Amino acid sequence: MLKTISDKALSGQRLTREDAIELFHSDDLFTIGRLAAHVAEKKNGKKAFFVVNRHINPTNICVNRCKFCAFSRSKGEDGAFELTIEEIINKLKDETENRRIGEMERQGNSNTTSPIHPITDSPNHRFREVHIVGGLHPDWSFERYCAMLLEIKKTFPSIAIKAFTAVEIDYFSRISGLAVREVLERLKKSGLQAMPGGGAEIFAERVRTKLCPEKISGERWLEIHRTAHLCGIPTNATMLYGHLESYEDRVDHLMRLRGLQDLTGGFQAFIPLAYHPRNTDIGGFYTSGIDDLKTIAISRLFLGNIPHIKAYWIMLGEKIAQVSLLFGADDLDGTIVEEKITHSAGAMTSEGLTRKELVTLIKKAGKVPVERDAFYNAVRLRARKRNCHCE
Ligand code: V47
Ligand code: SF4
Repeated sequence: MLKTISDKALSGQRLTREDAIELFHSDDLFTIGRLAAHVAEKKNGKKAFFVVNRHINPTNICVNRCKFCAFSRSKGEDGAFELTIEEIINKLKDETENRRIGEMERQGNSNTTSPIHPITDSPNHRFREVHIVGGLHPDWSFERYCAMLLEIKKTFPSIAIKAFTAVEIDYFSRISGLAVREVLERLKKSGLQAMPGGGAEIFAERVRTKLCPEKISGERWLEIHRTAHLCGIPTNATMLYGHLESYEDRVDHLMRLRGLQDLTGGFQAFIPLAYHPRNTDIGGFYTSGIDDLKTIAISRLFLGNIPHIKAYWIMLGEKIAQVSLLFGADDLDGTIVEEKITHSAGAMTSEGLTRKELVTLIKKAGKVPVERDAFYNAVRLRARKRNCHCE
C-alpha cells in the first residue's frame, strides 16, 4: 500500500503533502519506521548524538498564558518565580562543580578541596550548552536579558548559549522598540550562539488561536527564524502535537518548515514535542507511543533538508526516545538537569539523565553514541572502546 511512497523515500525523492498525510493515516508503523531508519542512516550513519547540557528557565511569569502551558504563572500568583542573574550563574556553577567532584570520586580522589585535576576538567564532563527559555515577564527590560547572557559568557566562556524562542525575541523587540534584526544582533554580541525551536506549536491559524490566542502567529515565528538564520544564528524547530490538531495541520506545519529551510538552511534539528495534558486549560490526553514513533518517523521522511531529528526524552520517556533511534531519530538531546515546562504538565520522566545513562540508552539501541556540542560537532572523537566516540 505504501509502495509508491517507499520507492520515493528509498530513492531520495521528496514526499508530497498527500504522501505525508497518507503516512499519518497508515497503520503500517514498521514500514514507516524502517524507511525512516534507512533515511536517517544515510544521513548520520549509526551515530546517535547527545549533549551534556543544562536547561535554565529565568522566570515562569508570562503575559501570554497559553492554554496548553502549565508552567506559566501571572505575576503574584502562587508558584511564580524569578531568578536573578546571580542565581542563574550559581545553578551553572553548582552543576559544573558537581560534575568535577563526581569525576574525582570515580577516580578515588574525594578530596574536594584539592585543585581541579586536568582530567576531571576534561571536555567530557563540562557543560557544552546552556538552554535558556522562559516566560514573557511584564517588567523585565531587554537590557536585563543581555546582561544575563554577558554574565554567563564571562563566567563560562566555553559553554554555548542556546537561548530564547522566537516568541521571546518578538517580545524583546516590542519592549525595546528595536527591530528583530537589531535585537538578534544585540543578543549575539552578548553571547547568544543558537536559538531553540520552541514556540512554534502548530502553525495552522484555526488551531493556534484556540491553543495560544496571545502568541505570535506562525508566520511571525517563521519570519523571526528566517532573520536569525540571516544573522548567522542557527536554530531548531519544534511542533507540538497530540492536542487539537489534525494530521493535515501537522503536515502543513512540516511543509512550512521545509520551505523555510530551502531558503536559509539554518535549522539544525527538528523536534516533535509530545503534548502533556496535566494542569493545562485544554486538558486532553497523553500521546500514544505509536503516535510518537510515527511522528518521529514521518518527520525524518518529510524533512529531508533538516540534518537532525531529535527525540526529546523528557517528553517521550526514556524508552520511547530510545526506540525512536530505530525510527528515524538521531539525537536524544541531553542531560537537561532541571526541567520545569513538561514536568508542570505531568511528565513522568526524571528531570535529568547522567551522561552515562544517555550513553547506555544509545548503545543498547545498537547505535554509536556521539557526544556533541550545540552545533553537532563531536566533542571527542578519540574512541577508547570500539564503536564508541565518546568514552
Ligand atoms: O515552546 C509547553 C512546549 C516548548 C507543553 O530547541 C509543551 O533544542 C508539551 O521547545 N506539553 C519548550 N509541550 C520546549 C522546547 C524544546 C525542548 C527541548 C529542546 C529544544 C531545542 C526545544 O514546550 C514550548 C512549548 O511548545 N510545551 N507546554 C505541554 N503541556
Ligand atoms: Fe508563556 Fe511560553 Fe508558556 Fe506560552 S508556552 S504561556 S509563551 S511560557
